[in-house]
Amino acid sequence: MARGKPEPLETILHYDASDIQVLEGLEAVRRRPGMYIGSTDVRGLHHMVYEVVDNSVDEALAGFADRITITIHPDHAVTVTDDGRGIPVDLHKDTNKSALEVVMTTLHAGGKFGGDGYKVASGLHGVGVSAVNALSEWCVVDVKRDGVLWRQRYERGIPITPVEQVGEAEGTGTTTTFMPDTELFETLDYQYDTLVQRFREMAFLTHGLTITFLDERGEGREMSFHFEGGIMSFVSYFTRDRDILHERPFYVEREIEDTLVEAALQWTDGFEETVYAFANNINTVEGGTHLTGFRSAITRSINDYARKQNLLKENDPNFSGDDAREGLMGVLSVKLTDPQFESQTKIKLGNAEVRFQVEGVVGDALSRWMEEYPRAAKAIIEKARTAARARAAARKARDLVIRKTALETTTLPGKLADCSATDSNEAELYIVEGDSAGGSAKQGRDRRFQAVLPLRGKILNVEKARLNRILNNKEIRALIAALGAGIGDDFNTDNLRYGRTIIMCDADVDGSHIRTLLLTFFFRYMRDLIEEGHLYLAQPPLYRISANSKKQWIYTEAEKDQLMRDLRRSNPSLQRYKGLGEMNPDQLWETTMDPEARTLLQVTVEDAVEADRTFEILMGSKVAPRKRFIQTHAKDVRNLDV
Ligand code: 0RA
Repeated sequence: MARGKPEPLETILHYDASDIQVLEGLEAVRRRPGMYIGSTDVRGLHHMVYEVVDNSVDEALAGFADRITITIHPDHAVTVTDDGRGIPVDLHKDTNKSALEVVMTTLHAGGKFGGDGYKVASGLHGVGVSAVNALSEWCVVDVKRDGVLWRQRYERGIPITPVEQVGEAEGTGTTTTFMPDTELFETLDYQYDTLVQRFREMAFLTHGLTITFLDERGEGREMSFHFEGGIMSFVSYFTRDRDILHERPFYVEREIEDTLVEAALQWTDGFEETVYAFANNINTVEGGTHLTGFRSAITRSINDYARKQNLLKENDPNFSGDDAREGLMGVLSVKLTDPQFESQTKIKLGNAEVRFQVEGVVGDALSRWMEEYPRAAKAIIEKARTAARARAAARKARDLVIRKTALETTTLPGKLADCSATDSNEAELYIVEGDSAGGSAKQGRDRRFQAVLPLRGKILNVEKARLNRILNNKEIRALIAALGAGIGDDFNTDNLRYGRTIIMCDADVDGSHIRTLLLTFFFRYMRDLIEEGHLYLAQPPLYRISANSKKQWIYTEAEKDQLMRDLRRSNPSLQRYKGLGEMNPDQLWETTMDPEARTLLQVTVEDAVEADRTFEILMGSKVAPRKRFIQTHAKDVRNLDV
């Protein structure tokens, strides 16, 4: 909306104080989109979709809708349809406006019209659909209620039609179509896979709900989710390629003092604990009170049962929480009326009462479940016992490393060519595959701020090994020492010696294998390095093309094909670079290390669920799923570990 320009009379019929408020509200959203949807890049774009879908999911949670369909149209407009009660259209007393118009144009109007039936508000961001409306070039809402089809249209959040009857309707429901404003968004390229994952998660979290996703762009794609078993299906989906200790997941659902607690658990023979905790369908990545209650319930039930069955002897210490949860895959979902999140972005639940509610519900049910399934209970306890032994051994090995490091204090690994910068923010560490490439990198680098650590051969396959074995591996120890920030629970990015850690591998199969190994290691044992954005992949060139006495570096297959076509008449010569070692130090600098010229890919853990699965499939001990994965993804194998 252009400021200072009066709106034509037709668009705003009764211009009064509430309209001024509305216009000011819309303007605030459009001036600072980031404050409402996080950003205007692809994440913010997805956020727009989630915000609208969340409203329909709320209607499903309240028990009034069981189908939601999301469509991305070829022109990049998005439609979200549900079969709920339909947003009310009746006139609002104070403003004399339709409730629909108020919901669509007033910030934070979301839950006001609900009354009792509309308890759970998942909109974490709570910005409501009015922010989506304000950030859309246009938006249309259709409501089916009482046999009538109602419609209102908006442009950049401003109503341009009244709420009017446009036809008759069967059934009830709400359909919202919006076109994100290209004046504000950097991109309209929704990522199919990201949306699919979120919709799958939403369907898991609301059992009985069917979510259909239609992507009408290009050749068109469609995906539909319906999980009768809710989060129990989520757990089975997650463990489907793993060796499990008991056939059926443990499951409980109970309402206690207005809080709905739902949990599903399954132990595998792996070493990781993977627990996803949700509060009102929001993935609380930083946990919170619900997760605390959940964890203590598990530790307590397992120790109680082991004592009662004499599986822990009088002199044995209790299992620690980590031992009790080794190999556990679990999903915890709580729904509560008044969720308190500790911060806007880092999502953590703060309601104190929830801790005891979850601990009670999960603890009681799990104890009863173990009585009922003693074989499962015994397998879990044996697993905890092995974990406790391994952890004791790991502690010894780690103490040894720490003591050694303490003794040697300043001794960095001999193979490390350090840089002279002392400010870690400026400093970079290149991890280079192989000694010969390492040599080129050492000569080619800018030694003021670039350090080089060559790694020989394939480092340990970390997925198969426990921490104690990993710590005994020479290459890994050099890496830990060079970074200087510890490992595992002790890892602390405050102590990092380099602001950037850059993995530089050959552009071939071995290189990609080593890259995956390194990423697995970082993902498992230095996850904050990834989450805080310190880890990068170098992009060495694949080819060099010479034509007309000019030479050019080429980094992708597509680029090569294009250039070879363009240069057809000039008799170009093409040289393939398979290994970093084939480049001399100057070339390595010019193509891959010079900050002015290089491309670095930042490694992100966009979705820990999927990343974890990929690592597991690639590196885990089960061979069959790994084969299947590699076969179906063989074409994009270069990208799979990013
Ligand atoms: C409040 C009250 C009622 C419906 C809704 C909200 C509602 C909102 C959305 C947003 C997307 N889909 C929706 N479906 C329903 C109905 C109150 C009543 O009928 O008594």
